[in-house]
Amino acid sequence: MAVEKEKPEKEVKMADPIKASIDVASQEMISRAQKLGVETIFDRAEKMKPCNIGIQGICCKNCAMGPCRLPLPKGGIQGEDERKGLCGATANTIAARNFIRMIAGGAAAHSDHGRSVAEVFISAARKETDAYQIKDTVKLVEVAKHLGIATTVEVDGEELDRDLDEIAVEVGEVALGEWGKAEGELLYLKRAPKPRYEIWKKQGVLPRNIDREIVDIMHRTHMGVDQDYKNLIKQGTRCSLADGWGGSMLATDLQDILFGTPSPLQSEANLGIMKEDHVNIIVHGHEPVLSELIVAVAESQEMIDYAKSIGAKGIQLGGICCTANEMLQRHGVPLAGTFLQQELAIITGACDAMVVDVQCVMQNLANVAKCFHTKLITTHPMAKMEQDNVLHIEFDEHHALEDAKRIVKIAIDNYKKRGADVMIPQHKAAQVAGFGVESIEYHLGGSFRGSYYTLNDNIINGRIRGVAGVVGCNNARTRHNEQHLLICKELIKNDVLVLTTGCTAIACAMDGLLAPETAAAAAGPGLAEVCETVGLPPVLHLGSCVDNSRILLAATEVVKAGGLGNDLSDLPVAGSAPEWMSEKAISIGQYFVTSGVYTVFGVTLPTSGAPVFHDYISKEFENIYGGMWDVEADPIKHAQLMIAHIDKKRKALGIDRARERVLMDMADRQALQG
Ligand code: NFS
Repeated sequence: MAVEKEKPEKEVKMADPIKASIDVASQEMISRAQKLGVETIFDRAEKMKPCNIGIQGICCKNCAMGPCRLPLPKGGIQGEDERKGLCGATANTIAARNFIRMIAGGAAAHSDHGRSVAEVFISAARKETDAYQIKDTVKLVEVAKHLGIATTVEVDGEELDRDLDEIAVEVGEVALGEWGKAEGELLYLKRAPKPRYEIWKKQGVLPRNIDREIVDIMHRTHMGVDQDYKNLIKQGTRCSLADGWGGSMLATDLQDILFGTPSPLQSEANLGIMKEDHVNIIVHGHEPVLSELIVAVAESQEMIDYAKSIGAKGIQLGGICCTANEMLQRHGVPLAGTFLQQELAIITGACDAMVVDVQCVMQNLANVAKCFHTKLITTHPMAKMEQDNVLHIEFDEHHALEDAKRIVKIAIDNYKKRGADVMIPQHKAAQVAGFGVESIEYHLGGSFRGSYYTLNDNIINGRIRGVAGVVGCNNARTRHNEQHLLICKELIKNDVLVLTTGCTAIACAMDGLLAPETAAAAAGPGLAEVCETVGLPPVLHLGSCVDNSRILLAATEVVKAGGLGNDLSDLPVAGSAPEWMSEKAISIGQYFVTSGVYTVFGVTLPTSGAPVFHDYISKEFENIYGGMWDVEADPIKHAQLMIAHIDKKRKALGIDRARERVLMDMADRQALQG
């Protein structure tokens, strides 16, 4: 009889908490998860490495003859690149197809979010629901003008203001039309500086409607259609513009009108915002339509009293991902954490309910929730989970208030079921968030003389070297939050004002970079001086990822204020996504770049296996759009690339010499305050 050899026990790879995250609260929770035997994304990242071919963008799986994998030959390409798929598709075609499919995915996610908001907006405007009302009528009138809707009416030769309810209905209808109108081009494109619009027109990339550009990509990248990488990425541009200057911008505007335009407020960030003696409810995802009501219900006396009646001291809300940013910027709801902290919030043992909607929600949440008492509640018809411990309460604007009440009540009832083993990491930081085009203007000049001139002046005189938009995700292939923070710190140290959104904004909040005191402690002398004078932090939180549209519009205001060129590509600005991972980030990168912004991605780009295509978007694009892609994983080099571009633009504008004066005298200070 054969003796069975004993197999050596397989070593289970686990993450090293210190190497996995720069954040102490997260380190503590990763260790706790490992002790409790609960697996997290950090451990999975150790167990599974990414596919080396896929990561380079050179695996085609668009038909069943493949997947065709086209690795770079050892020693690089010598002479002609002979790599081909079965149909003959080259590496450049494959990488371009994959790249623009990512853009389609990202634009679809942002824009469909915008569509959901537009639908709720119309219901509210038509008064079909009493859960929502129009909050910001000033912005309503402003947006109406951009959509070509009359805001006044002539009565007996007199020009009178039009009824706001009427305007609201029309805004909703015209906005919704942007997704599928049969003719014309997107209305918001004309909000860009004129020279930028003309570049898009000349290149033939003006989006027709939002949905069409996404469908176009899916058709064009089907087997055997578009085979020219330049033509493929041209459609990628058109689709990304339909996101940035279309779906995302409409999402931001309609949310501001419906829920209120954000203005700076104080709050806190990190898992330490959860409270042991409170009912903790975490909202997670992206669309704020239901979470808005959860906040209202959780703050109602009725629910607070109910929570007290079962022995809790109150209700603590917290947010993860961009729903968090939405609730923060309008209501001051503290941030519980970034994308990579969603499992960790449950591992505290103190999360009584996690309410998720769409995007960036990990499938493993249900497995983690199973190990604790947490009620995991899905709310979107598009995003369900199969596990039986997950509750689905589907959002509908017509009974949204009842849904919100039901959810909050479930969380309160669940508080009693908490196990004894609760561990909330005692780490959090203070922050000021809620900036936007309007509030930056106000901060810079006060309510009566708000304008971007002050910002432009300080860029021209060199106190502010330039402006950077640092945005995007966490990626489990890099140390959590480290790249975000090192890049932002390097930028502000060099007098670059940072505008941030998404998970970068959350990372900055957790580290205290969004506190005004940070200016004196970490910013260069010029930037610190300006920030301290006007009371701004050196890193400004502009909201969620759809709110990158705020960055586009803020940059447009800078162009309009004068003295820094005529187009977005003339400005001393740069973009960055240090720890990106989602398709949405690729769409954002593409519309930043084609709006004229030099944009650097961290981690890696799925173009490295197709050098000709990569060179086209990282070099040739500068000649076409004035902006181009770059990739740099080292955070300091990454920031220095951005600074070098900013300096290049300063030189072209003839304002490079102003920075030679670093020290400020009394006259300078007075000029700054005047
Ligand atoms: Ni943006 Fe916001 Fe975060 Fe990345 Fe996900 S939450 S939409 S995609 S992970 S920044």
